[in-house]
Amino acid sequence: MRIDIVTVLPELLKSPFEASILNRAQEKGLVEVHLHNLRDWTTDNYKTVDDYQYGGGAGMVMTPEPIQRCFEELMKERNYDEVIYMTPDGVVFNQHIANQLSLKGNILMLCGHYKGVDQRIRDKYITLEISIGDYVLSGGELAAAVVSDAIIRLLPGVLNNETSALEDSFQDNLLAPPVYTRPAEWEGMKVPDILLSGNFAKINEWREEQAYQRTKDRRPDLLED
Ligand code: 6GU
Repeated sequence: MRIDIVTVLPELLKSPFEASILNRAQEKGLVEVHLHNLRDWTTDNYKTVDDYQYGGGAGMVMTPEPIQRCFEELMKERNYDEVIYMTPDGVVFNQHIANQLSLKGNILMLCGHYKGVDQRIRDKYITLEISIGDYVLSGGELAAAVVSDAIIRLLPGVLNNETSALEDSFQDNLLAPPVYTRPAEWEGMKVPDILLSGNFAKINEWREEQAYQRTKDRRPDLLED
C-alpha cells in the first residue's frame, strides 16, 4: 500500500509515522507514506495556498490551483483507488471504513485547513470525504494521522499475533473485555478466578459476556444494528 498526504503542515504529520508500529510497517516495506507540502506547488513569492471567499464572510479558503498541480503530478505517476479529503463535514470514520481502506493499493489524502478547500476541487477530484468525529480540529493533519494509523495496523504483517486486529474493540461491533496481568492480587483486588482456571472454553465465554455487558453499559448504540 502507498499513502500520499498533501498538507500545508508536513512537520505536524512527520512524527506519527516515524514512531512505533507505523515506522516498523514502513521499514518492513508493507506501506509507503509520502508527505507533500502544498506550498511546493505554489507559483508566487509568498507561496500562497489560500484566498478570501466569494460572497464574503470570515475565514480563508484553500485555493484550487496548487492542489490541482500537486494532484496532477501525483496522478501522472500512479492511479489512486481513493482520493480522500479530510474535513469535519465528511462521513464519520469508523472501523468498517478502516477495513475497506486497508484493502486499497494507493490512497491520496488532502488535509483541509482554514474554512476548507474550494468546492470545485471536491467536485473534480475527491472520491471520499472523512471526518474523525463531531468536533473541530485546526486542520485535517491529525485526522489524517488517525485514519492512516487505523488503516496501516490492519495490513497483513504489521501486527504480530499477540496484538491481532481480530480481537480489537469494534472489529465485531463490541467493546473489548477487561484484561489483567500479574500480580494475581493487587491492592486487595483479585484477578477473576475464571482467568486463572485454564478452561479456555469458559474463559472465552466470560470474555464474550464481559464484552457484551461493557458495550451495553457504555455504547448501547453499537448494539442497535
Ligand atoms: Cl478531518 N478535519 C478537521 N479540521 N476537523 C475535524 C476533522 C477533520 N474530523 C473531525 N474534526
